[in-house]
Amino acid sequence: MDSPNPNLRSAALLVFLLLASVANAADKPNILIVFTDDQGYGDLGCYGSETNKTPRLDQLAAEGTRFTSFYSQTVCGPSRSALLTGRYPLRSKGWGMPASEITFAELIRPAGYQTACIGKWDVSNRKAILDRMPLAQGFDYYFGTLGANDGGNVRFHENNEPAGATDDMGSLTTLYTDKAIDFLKEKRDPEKPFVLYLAHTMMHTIIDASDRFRGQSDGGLYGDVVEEFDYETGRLLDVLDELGLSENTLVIYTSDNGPWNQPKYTDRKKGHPKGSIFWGASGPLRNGKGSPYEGGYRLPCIVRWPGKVPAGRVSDAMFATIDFMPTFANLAGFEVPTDRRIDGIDQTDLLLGKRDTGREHFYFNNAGVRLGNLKYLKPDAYFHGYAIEDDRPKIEELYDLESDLGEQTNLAAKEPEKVAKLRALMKSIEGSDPPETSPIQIK
Ligand SMILES: [Ca+2]
Repeated sequence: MDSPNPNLRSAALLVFLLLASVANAADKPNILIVFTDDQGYGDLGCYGSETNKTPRLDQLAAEGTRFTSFYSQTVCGPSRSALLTGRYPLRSKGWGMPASEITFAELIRPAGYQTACIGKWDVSNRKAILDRMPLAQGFDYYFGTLGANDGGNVRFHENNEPAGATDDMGSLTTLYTDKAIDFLKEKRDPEKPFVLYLAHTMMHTIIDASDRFRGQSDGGLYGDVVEEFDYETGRLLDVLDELGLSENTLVIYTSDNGPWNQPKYTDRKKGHPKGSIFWGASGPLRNGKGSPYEGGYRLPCIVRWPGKVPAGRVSDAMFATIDFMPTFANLAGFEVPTDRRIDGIDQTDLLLGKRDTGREHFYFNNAGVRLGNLKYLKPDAYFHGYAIEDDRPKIEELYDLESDLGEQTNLAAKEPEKVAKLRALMKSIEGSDPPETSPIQIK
């Protein structure tokens, strides 16, 4: 028998490889990250708010898993660099994130994904520095604002080009949602799985809602903004349904940092109509944005993936934005960088309900560490200005978060051995980059 024509054999191999890659791509989930700004732990109905009505996020929680020990970071830029790189801000550098940092978008694209970022970027020092903007950091498409909206005005970029400006803060939640829907309907490559990272500007002050929502909630203007965000998130989820994408999309909803709820800040801030309640709620947690107490870092997080992530589950396992990159690596089939220290861990089994436990520890930037239920803060723990508690003595603090979620009873004087153990763990995490693949394990 004659051997097959080599050209035919190569063509057959090519077809086989193409089919294999299509089948493989079909197994990989789409990933939608909805990231709000300055929204607190206690701002949603499903996290205990009695003023804000959030039926769509409550429904998302019923359809997925709601995490109650989830950590972002305590301020905007550091939170974004941590999420994008899987590395604590002391390594990924927050607002000043260098071009040399490797984002999950850069890694997931060669694994076959199309990647889009819409909204607040905030890791290029709020400037148009091309090699630190989304297109150079792994995203195929970008629309949004490079910085915050503290002045009540934002300027947009589409990809690398300026794309207008607005001082209508009440239009932003709808605008970004429209852009996300436009990506799904018009720009998405149906042959590829996608990552859509949607980082809203709301509820970052200066807040506002559109005419349709302003004055409608029981929570003042802040409540109006939360309820508009809930509605718009629901509109986006409806489009996933409409396009037949919901079943194979991992939806992640969380916030970048705690609420700006400190009187030192709220009494001073201008630019809001009188008589409104502007500020988010930390619920049972101490302090808010900028603080290393739980109110600064611990945020709502809901994850939905129908038939994969258990529905209606509430998990108190420790989980954090830095874990997204290693988890995406597992789900999408790429390797995390080995030339630098990655602080996140693969949480796939936690998400899929195959394991109940999460992280062993979490580091609070230049402030302290949590190990199990114990949390340590050093005497000179860093607080951003508005979050400083003037009567806080400069001593070590130790809290048992299981019995004292509000961090009221300092156990440090009673538990010197535990303090020493957590202090050593903190220092090991703060070690130089890259000294080792993970912090030392302290039992
Ligand atoms: Ca923020």
